[in-house]
Amino acid sequence: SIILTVFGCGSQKTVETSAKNKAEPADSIQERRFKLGVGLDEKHSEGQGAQKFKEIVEKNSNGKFNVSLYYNNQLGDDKQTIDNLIGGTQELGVISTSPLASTVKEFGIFDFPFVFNNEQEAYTILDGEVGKTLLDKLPSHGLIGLGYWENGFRNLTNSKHPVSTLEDFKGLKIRTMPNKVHLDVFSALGANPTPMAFSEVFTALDSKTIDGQENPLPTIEIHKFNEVQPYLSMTNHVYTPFIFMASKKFWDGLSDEEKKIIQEAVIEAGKYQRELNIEQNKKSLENLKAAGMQVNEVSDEEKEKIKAVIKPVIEQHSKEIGEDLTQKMYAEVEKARKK
Ligand code: KDG
Repeated sequence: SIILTVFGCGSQKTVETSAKNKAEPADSIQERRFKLGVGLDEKHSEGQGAQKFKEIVEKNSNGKFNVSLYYNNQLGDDKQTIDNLIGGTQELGVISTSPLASTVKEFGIFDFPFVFNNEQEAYTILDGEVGKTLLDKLPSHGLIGLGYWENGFRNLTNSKHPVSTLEDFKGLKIRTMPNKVHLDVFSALGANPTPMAFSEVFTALDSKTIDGQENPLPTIEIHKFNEVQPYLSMTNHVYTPFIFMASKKFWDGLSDEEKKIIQEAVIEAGKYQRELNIEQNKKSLENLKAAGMQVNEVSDEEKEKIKAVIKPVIEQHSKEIGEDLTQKMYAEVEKARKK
């Protein structure tokens, strides 16, 4: 507000004019430029969600914020993004939660296969207490977790043969994300897993250094893995969340009003991104079939065999991560199913 001193009629009085945003100090939203990096393409729901975030943030800051978007791991792969955020050289980033489990082991619970039956169940857990408990573990590592977006249910592709039984996994060289649970699961299935950054996957598939990889359908389509992978098996073996994070170094320098604008935009753009991802997932299946990929389902009977083989792996990881947390996740899933 502006204080005016008014002189007149021999008396002097102070009048307060009503300026806009009376409650806020004028400098509570500063001019800022910051970078948001995502791993996937601009066409993918992740890239589209990032654009939506930029629009919302720039509008709600009255043009004071300027967000530069970087797609396709231009600022670095998921692991590099974590380091960039911790170091403060990158302000914002969206990555899969899986590589984050090397920094905060509890994120490994989202790498357990066959936990969620559908996206809605995943949202209940991610946006509920379990998801929040995990976000709260990030600040002590120099990271701020602002919310979960959707990568989605992962399916297996390869260049050797259709994978429809447990036996079919044997000996396949599969790229996994750098994550202990994924590595142990694929080893237990008899495959030969190799951790690799996403940006190297296409070339490794093309040169046959690896036989296969696993990712949600929109990624398989948009990143053209179908051009080098004839077989797609609808394993739907795990749901991977994306996590939207900020550098704590950056975050701590923001006013409450600025934090609020960014936080709310992550949630709003996240709703859009999740819906779009579900749509892209449906369309991608049709498109991949039309493009000539040979697609097969995996029967419930075979899935039960797969689950039995990986059960000890999951039990071991539950112990390492903390059984209280894993039990809580399973209990919340059960509750969500009963609703
Ligand atoms: O931004 C996310 C991507 O970098 C990556 O996480 C995609 O699922 C992915 C993978 O297989 O690496």
